Amino acid sequence: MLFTTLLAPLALLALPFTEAKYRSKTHEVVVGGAAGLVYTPNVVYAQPGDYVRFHFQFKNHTVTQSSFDYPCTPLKGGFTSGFKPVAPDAKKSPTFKIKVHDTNVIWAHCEQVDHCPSGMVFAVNPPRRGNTFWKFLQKAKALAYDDYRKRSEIDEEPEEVSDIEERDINSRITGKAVDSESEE
Ligand SMILES: [Cu+2]
Repeated sequence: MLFTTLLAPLALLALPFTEAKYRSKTHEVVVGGAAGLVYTPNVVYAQPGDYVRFHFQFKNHTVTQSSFDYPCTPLKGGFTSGFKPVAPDAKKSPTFKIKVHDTNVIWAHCEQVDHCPSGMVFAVNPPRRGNTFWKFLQKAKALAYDDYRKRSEIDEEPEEVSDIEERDINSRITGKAVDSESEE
């Protein structure tokens, strides 16, 4: 009995020590900048309690949580920095910080048009097998092709419309010419 009563306070004392053993770290990530449409680094391995701080460079980027299945689609209920417009000659870069709560993977992307499909994606603790960061990146890039196809399909319509307009204008001109000829 005496033993347990003595040990109990010791156990309580030991607890704060084990917690203090790990000092949370802040992982710094550059958004865009000289490296182009990328996060540098684009993968971070973080411990629970760590932070990831994003430093936004020139242009107008975001860092927005997504999912492995939909790399370039904001995750419902996920985080986003919102757009961070930065002038080319800006002296300061705006920052955005997220806290890593566990060892689960966090997928993220830039919401700016064309940035995600060109490879502007990011991950915290991505699996080293299975759904790897590389696969996530390939999925994002594959969307560029889909987007291109969609856009070229849309582009075809205005072309047709302008053809018709041109033909209309031509027939009107011809019509007028005929009219003026008959008037003379
Ligand atoms: Cu971007």
